Amino acid sequence: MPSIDHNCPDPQLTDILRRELKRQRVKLEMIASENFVSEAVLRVGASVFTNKYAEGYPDNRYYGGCEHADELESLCQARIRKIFNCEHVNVQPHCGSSANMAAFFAVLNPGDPILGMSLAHGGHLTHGAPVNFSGRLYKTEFYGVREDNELIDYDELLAKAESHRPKLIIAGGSAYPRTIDFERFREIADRVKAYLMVDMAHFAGLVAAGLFPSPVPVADIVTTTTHKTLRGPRGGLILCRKSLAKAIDDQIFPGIQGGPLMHIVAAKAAALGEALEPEFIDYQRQIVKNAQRLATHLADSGFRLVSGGTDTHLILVDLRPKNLTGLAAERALDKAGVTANKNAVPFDRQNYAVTSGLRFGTAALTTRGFKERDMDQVAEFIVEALRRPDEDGYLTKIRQRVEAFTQAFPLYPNLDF
Ligand code: DSN
Repeated sequence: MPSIDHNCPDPQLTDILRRELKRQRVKLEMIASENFVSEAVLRVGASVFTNKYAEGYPDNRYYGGCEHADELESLCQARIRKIFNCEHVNVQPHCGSSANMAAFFAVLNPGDPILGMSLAHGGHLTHGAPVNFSGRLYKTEFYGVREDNELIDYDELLAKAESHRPKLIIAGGSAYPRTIDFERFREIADRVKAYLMVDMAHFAGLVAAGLFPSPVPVADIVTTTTHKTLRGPRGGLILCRKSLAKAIDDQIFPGIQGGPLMHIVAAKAAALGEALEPEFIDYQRQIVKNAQRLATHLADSGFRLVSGGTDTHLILVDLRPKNLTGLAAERALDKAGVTANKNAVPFDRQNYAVTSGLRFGTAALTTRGFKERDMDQVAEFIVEALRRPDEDGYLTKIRQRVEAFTQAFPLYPNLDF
């Protein structure tokens, strides 16, 4: 592939871009919601489609000159329908939050009751958190995990559904490391005559590869981002049955968005093209193997993992037995060249800005070519750093070793500034 020349005549900007590229290359990227797109996706995402307004949908636009935009959007839709076997998809959400907002607006009125997973137990802001539009517009109730095994408490879910009578139940989250029983969610939703929405943002790549149960056959609406395990550009998607297609489309445009970001739709199409290749399944398998190896190594080194391990790309470490906060651990790891984020653990007593947990994901490192033995080394870096989190000199030495280690996994070798 020819080199991608991102040179721009603005030295101030070029300098920022160059430093960000270096940061991504020399640190271990372990934020569970991040990944590295391919050079092809990067290139397509920076294409001339950034210039085009295309409000509306294929063959029904509010602007002229949309013939190629129409073809592009239809191609993107077709690829998603093929991968996820869904009846309808809207590829225009700018992000996961707008996907969720449009989904809510399609089936709810302000003041309606909803039931989502508690943010404190691994849910997401848009699933009803009071600080979010979802918590402000709707009457919210939450389910969580059991204290003994830290798995979703389906009995509590049923009890809350029966008492709260939600119009919409939301499954999925951003810090739950285990498989979800979507059939069980469906049964409960049917019992109280609620819509079921699944936010599969974190595990969409695993669903695409058949490594996580697909919510598509049982949910009324499935939303996702495209930039996590799915390894596409930053953006969102909404999948639904044909019967909800018009309501969903109307809520994305003109409901909450204006012109779609057609360059991002192009990049989504490129990423979904990659997801249709057989290698994508191998990639997703490796993500899970890497997460499980990391989990085993951390557990063997004395760390307590929420739910005891993982079925996915994601691990949640409970730092309470180590008398360490998530904030302190995140800072120490950053100094040691490991990028991860502090995260609440179930039944956490610390506030959200501090927390008692750390969340790790393996999608990005797996994209760089990391295998299980490499995860052993990554785990060692983490264990060493968290052993002496207050010693800057010691952490700097680890960072130097991390930088040397990352040299064996070139990232965007053709990208130049
Ligand atoms: N903020 C994302 C995450 O980190 O999980 C979810 O939107």
